[in-house]
Amino acid sequence: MHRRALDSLTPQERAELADLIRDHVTNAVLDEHRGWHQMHGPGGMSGPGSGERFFAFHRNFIGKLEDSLRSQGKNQFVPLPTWNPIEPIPPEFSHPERSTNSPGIALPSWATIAGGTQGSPIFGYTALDQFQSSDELGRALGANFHGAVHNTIGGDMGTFASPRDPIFYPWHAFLDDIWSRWEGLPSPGGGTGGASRCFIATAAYGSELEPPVIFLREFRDDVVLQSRFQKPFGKILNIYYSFSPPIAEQMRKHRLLKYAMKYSLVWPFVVLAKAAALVIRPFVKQK
Ligand SMILES: [Cu+2]
Repeated sequence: MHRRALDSLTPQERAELADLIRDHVTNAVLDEHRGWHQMHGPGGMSGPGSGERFFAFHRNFIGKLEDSLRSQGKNQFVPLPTWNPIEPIPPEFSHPERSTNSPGIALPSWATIAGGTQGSPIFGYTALDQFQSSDELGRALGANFHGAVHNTIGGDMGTFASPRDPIFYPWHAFLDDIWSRWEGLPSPGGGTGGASRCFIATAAYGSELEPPVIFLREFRDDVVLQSRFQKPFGKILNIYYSFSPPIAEQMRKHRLLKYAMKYSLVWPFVVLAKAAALVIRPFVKQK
């Protein structure tokens, strides 16, 4: 899904969209957003509200606005356009009590397909295709960029009531668009949408947001790839990435294969990994 930029709309269109957003944001909508963040935290570079779950919640949250726009026949605003924080906030999206309408924060080059010389926080990647999972990308964007924009604008944007400010939605559409671009990149095993690259586990559980899939991803990123077993394990992972996408594809088509793989392979592997995590932890480098 490719989103267009807010500044490709006419001022009249922007004014209409800003009003539609203001109408959409009821107390129930604010409560949903606040409640999620109170339970999961502000996002940032680690923790339950960061990374992939941060992306997924906000994509769904924007999706509800888009559903509402569609139901009002306002399809011209779907997918929701993006606002790039290097641009001043368009006057049609005005909101009282901001510290500034021009945060002037540039998208870091590591979050672009072209890349650049800047290294991302946490991982040191220099271009979008180097991120190995949605989770890594979300955590790197959450380490600074996401919060800096919220806090520099200030006012409601600096709080969990941020959707009260109509620029919230185009701003999160901009972050979502970075995720979409990453999802569209080819993965090493072929095909696109290497969202988690735990292909077989994702196919077995039906979603990359299922707890066992999240556990495996964290086990890979936070335990094994931080340990002295990093090199041999990296080689094994590359072999796995090369043969697993076609298997995952078949698992999505054939239910029996899906259940056979789930209980003969994935589930025992999760149990084994949980045990291994306890053994390997002492070998993990302290950061
Ligand atoms: Cu949020």
